[in-house]
Amino acid sequence: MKKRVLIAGITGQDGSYLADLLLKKGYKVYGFERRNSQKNRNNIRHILDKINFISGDLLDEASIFSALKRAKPNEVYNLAAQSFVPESWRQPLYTSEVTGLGTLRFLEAINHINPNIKFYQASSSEMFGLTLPLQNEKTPFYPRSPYGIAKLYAHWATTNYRESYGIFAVSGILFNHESPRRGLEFVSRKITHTAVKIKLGLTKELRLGNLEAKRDWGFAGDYVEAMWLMLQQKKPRDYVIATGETHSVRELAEAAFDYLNLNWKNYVKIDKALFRPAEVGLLQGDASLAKKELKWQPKVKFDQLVRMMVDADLEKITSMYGDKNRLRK
Ligand code: NAP
Ligand code: G4F
Repeated sequence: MKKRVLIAGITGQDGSYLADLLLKKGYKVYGFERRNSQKNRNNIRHILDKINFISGDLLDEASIFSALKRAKPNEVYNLAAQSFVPESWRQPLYTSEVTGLGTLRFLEAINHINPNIKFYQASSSEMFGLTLPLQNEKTPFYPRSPYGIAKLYAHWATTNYRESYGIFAVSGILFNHESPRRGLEFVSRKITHTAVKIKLGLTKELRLGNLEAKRDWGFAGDYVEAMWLMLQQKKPRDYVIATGETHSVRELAEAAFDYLNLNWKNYVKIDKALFRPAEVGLLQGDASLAKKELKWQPKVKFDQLVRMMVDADLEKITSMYGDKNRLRK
């Protein structure tokens, strides 16, 4: 019989790649989405007819209960969240409700409806915050944003439901991962998208905040494989997923502009308003446990990732404006 999966956050970057993967593996895929997300299905446009949509919201417990009753999933992946860190200072309570308590609502519903459902929680390297690299499963947490705090709550709730009720509930502590499907507000995509617009003469500058922050950036397509592998193990446990390399925002900008034969220094302007009240300065993960137990390895390297994103933005923007000849040599 076909395995059934419920993906919360299916319209997001990771939800869309996970849906691609699980459809290929023969799963019956249910997508849990907010009613308003119907306008936001760009990432899954190519598989719309293969997904069974269920409307719901992490804020609404009843909608989670009825989604589980309808989908009868073997596996649930909770990828839904208010996931943009700066927004979490502007809306701390809302972020805690969605990103923190939303996870608890899923765990409660699973425990009441069918504790045999396997549950994946999208934990984040943002929880490590100030602690120094290399960060692994044993590294203490020190979150630096309301988002990080909400994720930490959700992380411990997942651990607690595993230990209290024996639910196969695991957290993947994923370091930053990007792709052409990344939201335009995140720094990687903001850089590749704006650099392409500059190249095409559609805009003149790129405003950024802290160029010195360092992140361990991987490719989202690689990371969703790790999520699936975690739910296929004999024993539930948490894993760090990362490339082990770290790069600054400055290096990312340099790589994207270089690829377009532009000098980033001529276009990047520092905007103090984009600095955060508290920053996570340095993330670099140690995914040895995942390598050993899940046999997981990232395939896409940093430079390849930047080029993939620039190429995709070139394709999207030129097809939107319909004139490749505007490309300055
Ligand atoms: P994303 O693109 O921002 O997607 C977030 C998804 O959550 C969207 O589908 C969004 O739907 C949905 N959502 C937001 N609020 C909701 C609510 N109240 N009820 C139901 N759905 C809601 O995020 P992502 O990059 O794919 O990341 C997936 C998950 O991994 C997130 O939990 C994120 O915090 C976490 N994470 C991401 C990274 C990373 O580097 N990408 C690293 C570590 C952890 P709408 O279309 O309705 O907005
Ligand atoms: O791309 P970012 O917004 O990602 P951030 O804050 O690391 O969060 C992402 O990764 C987390 C995993 O660690 C996820 F949990 C979370 O959901 C999200 O996917 O910013 C990266 C860095 C920051 O240090 C920021 O200060 O880039 C710096 N930055 C500099 N200028 C900027 C900008 N970030 C954004 N978004 N926009 C800028 O103009």
